[in-house]
Amino acid sequence: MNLVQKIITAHLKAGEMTPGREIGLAIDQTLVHDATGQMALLQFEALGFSRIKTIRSLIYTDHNILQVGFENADDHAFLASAARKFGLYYSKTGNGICHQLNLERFAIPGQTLLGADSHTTTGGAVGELAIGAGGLDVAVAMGGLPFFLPLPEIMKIEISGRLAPWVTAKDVALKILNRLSVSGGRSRILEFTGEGLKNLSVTERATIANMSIETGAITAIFPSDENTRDFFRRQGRESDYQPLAADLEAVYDKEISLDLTDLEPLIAVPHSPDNVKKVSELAGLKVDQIAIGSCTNSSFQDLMTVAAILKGRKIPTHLSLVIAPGSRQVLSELAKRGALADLIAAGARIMEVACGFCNGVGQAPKTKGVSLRTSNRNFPGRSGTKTAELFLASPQTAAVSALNGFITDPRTFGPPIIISLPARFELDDALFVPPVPAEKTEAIIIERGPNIKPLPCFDPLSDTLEGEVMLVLGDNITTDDILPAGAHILALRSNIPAIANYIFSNLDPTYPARQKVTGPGFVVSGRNYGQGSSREHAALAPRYLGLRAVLAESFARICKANLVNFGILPLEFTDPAARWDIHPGQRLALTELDKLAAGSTLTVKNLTTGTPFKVKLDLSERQVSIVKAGGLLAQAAKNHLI
Ligand code: MIC
Ligand code: SF4
Repeated sequence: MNLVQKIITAHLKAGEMTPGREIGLAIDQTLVHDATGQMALLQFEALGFSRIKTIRSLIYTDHNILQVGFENADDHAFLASAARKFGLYYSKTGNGICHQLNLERFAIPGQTLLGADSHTTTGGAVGELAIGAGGLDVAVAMGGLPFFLPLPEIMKIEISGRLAPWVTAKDVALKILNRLSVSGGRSRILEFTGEGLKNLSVTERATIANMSIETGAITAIFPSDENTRDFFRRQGRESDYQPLAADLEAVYDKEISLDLTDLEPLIAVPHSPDNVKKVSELAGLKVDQIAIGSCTNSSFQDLMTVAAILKGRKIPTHLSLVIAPGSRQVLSELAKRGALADLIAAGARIMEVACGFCNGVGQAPKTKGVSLRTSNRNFPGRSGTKTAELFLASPQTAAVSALNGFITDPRTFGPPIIISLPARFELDDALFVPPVPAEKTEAIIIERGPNIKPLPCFDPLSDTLEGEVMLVLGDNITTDDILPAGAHILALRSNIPAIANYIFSNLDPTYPARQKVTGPGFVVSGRNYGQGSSREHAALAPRYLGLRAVLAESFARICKANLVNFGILPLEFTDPAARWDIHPGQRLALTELDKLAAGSTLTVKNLTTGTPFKVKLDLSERQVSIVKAGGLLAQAAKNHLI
């Protein structure tokens, strides 16, 4: 067996190992944060659960940290009290980014982790099967029920060779994206093997696993080996280590190989992470802002390297350089070694230990500004500035470029910088508030400030559905397009009526107002609808406004599951050309929806042109019954679970 098959077999709760068929996995650990946790915890409560049933579940506060008003303070108070009530760990603001902290303190080889965040995949760096999902799926898993997904194909990525000086794990991630594109990983798990892995530390593997989601993959996984043991030893938790690898004769659905020796510094250019070029091709391009951090590249190794590059030098006056360490552990190690002082002396601004700039929470660039970042997504508007141009590259490229104020190939800097890791990282878990024992939770009241609005309820699907085409969109629509990032909108994650006013606002600001009054609505799109984040608000809030079906060529996995969970039909064109005959304002009708079944093909009638066309419902029976009920919460209510 390959490594993924071994972990799936050990966690299989439902279904069989038939490719494409749905399986149910037991989930050992879960994570949510302060952008997704509000809904997940409200849903956990609405599902009637009173105590988590996983080995460990955590709430992190890392996304929604800018106190722009009372809203996110309300959210944090809600999350902290819900953690106490239901038995979760609560990671206080200032502790760090969920994925960096999971890696440092909690990830365990061979365990399953379900996280309400797409970059949960980072845990794959230590042999954890770590998958991102919508908050409702995570709520169900917290209650001890399986997580369902179609049995993935396993793609082997055979690594050989060794990275040349100044070439980094980020360049590996970008090379993979360049080869697979933002949809080449769909329905797949990427499993890394090969003799070259001994040359990649856990930190480097984490960068690669993190960005695997950008290929549309379900996740990525590395074997747990001596490098993993070394990482755990330095984190003071060698007892969590166990060796894990694929069998020698393991079989895979697809195989590709990558020789690390051949790589050179790479950069993703606007506006997609798979739009990859060589850094040398862009050398000389003036940048306004450089932002170093995010769950992709904010480790001790990354930031110590940046500090070593900047030490004793000054950045040019036109440039804004911001640095956001990934965890409190990283920040205090930088401080202890004087690296923080070196960064400050060079002219860098030290940001809060959090996601921050990565999803537009502060540091929005100027109009048409050029921003070079070490994060993982450069979708339009992601930085908070619609017209900004975002480039993604390694911390090394970012730091050397910061010295010049223009994009620079880091190989021009000089001899390579070698960072030695502390024998034992500073271990201080004081900002993790541990769970309250079950017998002490009865008196705990969950705090609900005015920003915490009740969950909306949705009607079951009727037998016929007639409505208007509200938007016709292109390929690779991101969840940032559906629900934009940025501090002001993020503060409304627990308030569906308010956040709904921003749906599709970067693409068509008239959509929310139109959808509210039009009655049932349809959105038409191309390939890979809903790529990117796990935010279920990109399904829940449109459903609240009246969106009833998305007709697309194909869907990103998490988004499709979220649409189902909130009762929106994800319909796939059987003939992609049909999409070009549909225009905004036309009326469509679907009939005989009571007969829907897994794999049904439906005829949609375009009432405006009179032309029928066909779409497919590529769902399991379980999902069909959820959509018919009006979503998972409505189904649970119908079955008297709540
Ligand atoms: C992201 O990187 O886009 C986020 C913000 O972390 C999201 C989570 C969210 O928007 O709720 C993700 O990746 O899932
Ligand atoms: Fe946070 Fe950015 Fe990572 Fe998302 S991608 S978890 S916003 S740091």
